Amino acid sequence: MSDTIFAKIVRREIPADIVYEDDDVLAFQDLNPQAPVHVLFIPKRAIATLDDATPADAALLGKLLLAAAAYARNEGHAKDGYRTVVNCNEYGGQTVFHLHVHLLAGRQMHWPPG
Ligand code: D5M
Repeated sequence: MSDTIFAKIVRREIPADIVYEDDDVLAFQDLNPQAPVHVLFIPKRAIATLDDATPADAALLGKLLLAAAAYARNEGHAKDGYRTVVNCNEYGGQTVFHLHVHLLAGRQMHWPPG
């Protein structure tokens, strides 16, 4: 279950356009971008879905969000704004079962999402 395509990216077994990395977090360009900026922030230690996260993962989840916010700020998207999304399971539209935060920026977002 944890050996998804994202785990392979963490292990550098398949290529990705990596834009940020620290001890716990990896971020790379989404292969199928839905906005001018679409970056995925993942924990290096795989958690399948948000539903699988536990209180022990609280700091890691916080690091993911803060890494996304810092990236958006550093790239100049904080003022106009951006969206972060975590899809969970089928109805949430999750397709890769290694928890990830989507960062979408560079265009007007709409609500409700599809
Ligand atoms: O989002 C999964 C996202 O992962 C989706 O936007 C496509 C993206 N994706 C899938 N494979 C790759 C690779 N190899 N590199 C970069 N991005 C990828 P979800 O929330 O699970 O629907």
